[in-house]
Amino acid sequence: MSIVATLVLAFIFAGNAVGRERNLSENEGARVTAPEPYLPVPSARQLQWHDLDTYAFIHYSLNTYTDQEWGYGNESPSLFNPSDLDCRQWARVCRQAGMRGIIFTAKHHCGFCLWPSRYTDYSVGNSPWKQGKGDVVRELADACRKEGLKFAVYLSPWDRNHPDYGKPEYITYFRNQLRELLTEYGPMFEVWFDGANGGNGWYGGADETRHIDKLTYYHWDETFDLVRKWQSTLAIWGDTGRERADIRWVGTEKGFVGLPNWNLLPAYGDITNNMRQHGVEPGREENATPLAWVPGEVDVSIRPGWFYHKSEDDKVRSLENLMKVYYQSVGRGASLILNFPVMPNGRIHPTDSLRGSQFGQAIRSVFKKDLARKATLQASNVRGGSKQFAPKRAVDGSPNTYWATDDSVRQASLTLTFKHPTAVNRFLIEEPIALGQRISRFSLEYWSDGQWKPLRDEFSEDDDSALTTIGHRRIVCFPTVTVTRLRFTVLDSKACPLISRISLYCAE
Ligand code: FUL
Repeated sequence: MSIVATLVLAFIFAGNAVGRERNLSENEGARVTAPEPYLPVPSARQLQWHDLDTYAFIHYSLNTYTDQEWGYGNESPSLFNPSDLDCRQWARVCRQAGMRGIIFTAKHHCGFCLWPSRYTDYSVGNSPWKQGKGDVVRELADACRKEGLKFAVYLSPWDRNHPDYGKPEYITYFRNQLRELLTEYGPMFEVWFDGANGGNGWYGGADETRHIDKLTYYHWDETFDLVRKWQSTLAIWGDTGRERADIRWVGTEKGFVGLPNWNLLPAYGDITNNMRQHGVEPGREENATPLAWVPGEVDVSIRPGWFYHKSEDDKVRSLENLMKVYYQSVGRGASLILNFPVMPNGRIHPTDSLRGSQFGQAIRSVFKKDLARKATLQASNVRGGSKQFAPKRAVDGSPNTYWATDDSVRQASLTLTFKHPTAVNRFLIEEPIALGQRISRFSLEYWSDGQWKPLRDEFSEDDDSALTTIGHRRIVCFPTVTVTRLRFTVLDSKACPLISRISLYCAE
């Protein structure tokens, strides 16, 4: 049995066990079965990845010393000589910013390796830093462990330094590097294969333009098999849109994913390009067949550039902007990678560090007190009338229990009633995605002056797309209202709707 099947069965069984042990079924004698998974469902490693929500990028390379974003591949390793490199500081900054892990640019497009790879001279091994005995990947992997963060690497497939780039020999080189990173630096949660591929570069002195076909040149299927062999639990990021990448790009690097945001994409072909050609953003397509589970990841930098530029010291994102990014990424069912660049001295700038910790603090304070726990819940339909699937399962604090309706239901509502008028402005909702993504449209209303009044998401471009998909998590932000009753209604769903969590908060 596959890991996915085991996981789904365990999930269904957990639901059934609750009902049996406590003998909670109101439907005397009738056995209420758990809903069937709605395919496709996430793999075990994708489920693990979904739970990370927010993690950091660290961009650091020779670009840091040349004030560039994309090195050409001819920059000298002698430029790399930080006076005060402190990976522990990076890890601390990221932890305080609420990040659960760090993805490090072990090799960016210029080809310079931040670890002393055995397969090239173009690395820290040939730099003056620590007389060529240093290893930034190692120091950061250790620092992450000490700060309780997960670790991952970005290994650019495009290499503007390597003489063989564009030839089959380069693929062997690339895989050798990948093996070093994935087998010698401990467990990783993700590997990032950037989508920028081919163009002009140094290429060992050839100094020319080289084009590759990004779908065929890298033989990704074989590389992915190797990744699985070396580390079976990490999630592969790839924007080639290949069937077997675990996570996808969301089509922009501006800090948001569009709505609706489906985790379901066509299983084959160059998804990103196909969708662009048809004017559809990845994640907005919902009806292609066959489908694969490929969730979106929002990557964005705390400054305009990915690498450090002194000229951007006064352009660090404001706290308000970071919160908006959070609501438009994590709050739309994607994950968020927030990039922190490293300065030439080897540290993260104090402004970025301060903004990061304000961001972490703000998130912790908004989501501290779940007001939905105080509400009583009523649903228009409960699966088999069973307490096992009662609406209160959405507010019991357990991710493994859920409110479910009967199989034939596609529209249903759930009302939260408060004993005392309660001020709220954030509505958080989750589907138990181990059983698939189902809901495609919903509404949110509160009771006032004898009628239901709609709540609108203040971070959505338009009302039509605002209250559509839910998936791993949807957070709806609205101006503060004091409510005694609040109603969530599923207007359309691909299968019977399931809700594992409903939370309400009041952000200051
Ligand atoms: C992009 C790269 O080209 C940028 O330099 C950066 O690394 C970003 C995260 O991905 O595609």
